[in-house]
Amino acid sequence: MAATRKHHTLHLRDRRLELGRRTRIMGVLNVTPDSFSDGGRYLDAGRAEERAWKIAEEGADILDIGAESTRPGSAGVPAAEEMRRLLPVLERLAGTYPIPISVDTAKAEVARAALERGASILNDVTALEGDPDMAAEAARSGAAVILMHMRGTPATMQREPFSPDILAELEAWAEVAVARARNAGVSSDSIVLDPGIGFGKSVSQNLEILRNLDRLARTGYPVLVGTSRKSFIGAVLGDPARDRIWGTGATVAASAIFGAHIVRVHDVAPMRDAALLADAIAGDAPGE
Ligand code: HH2
Repeated sequence: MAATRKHHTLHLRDRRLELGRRTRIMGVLNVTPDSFSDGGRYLDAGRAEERAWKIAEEGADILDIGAESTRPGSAGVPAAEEMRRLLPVLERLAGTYPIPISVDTAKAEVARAALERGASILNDVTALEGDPDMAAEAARSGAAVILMHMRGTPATMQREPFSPDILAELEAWAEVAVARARNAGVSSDSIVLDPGIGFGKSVSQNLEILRNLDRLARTGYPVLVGTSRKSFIGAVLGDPARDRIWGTGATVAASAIFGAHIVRVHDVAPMRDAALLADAIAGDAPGE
């Protein structure tokens, strides 16, 4: 059942991004040695810059750069190391890169340095809870913020017990997360919610979240979904080592039809096609 997506104008500093007509594609670039799917490939700033341009050429609407892996079991890195990986890439892109840049960080210090170098979206997997200064940083800068749901921390999140009612938990969480952002002065036009696929959820809960995205969308905020290459896809396919690109395509199409405004993916060109077809089937007019 296709959800009728609400239209939003997302405010990101000096830019605006229309959401709800065409599913927006966020292309992932991890400048880490250990990300679960592209770790080690783009640690060199030149290689990362090349990849960033390819992501834009393939039709992404947003670039998301991460310099700290959040894969299950990971312990995190200090801010100095995150900035050492991230800032040279941002400096290479500054001024010429054509699409908005999001930074996947939970640290205010890293966020501030990234904003000074042109980033306009803060993608915080702790929903502004990980660092007490993060919310103020977001409010001060006027950047858009992605508030993601996670149970526990990356080090502990895949340990049971999982939530007895993940949909109810997400609804209650969204209210608290939005209030935290709003109380710090973040504009309601700059907030995106993300159910955090794979962050402390069972395989069946990830699927349940996808088919009930409208429950999160009913909070009135745009919804971002990140399923790309995640392990629940391997679990459904019955083969953890299998290439997950086609499985990701199915999740992207389903996310678009069930109401996601933005999908976060590693494989931009094929996922853009999948999303465009899903939008056409759902009856959303193509275009901006
Ligand atoms: N997933 C990952 C990282 N950041 N941010 C949002 N908003 N939503 C997500 O689902 C999400 C995210 C994990 O994927 P990846 O970046 O490929 O891996 P790693 O964390 O190992 O770098």
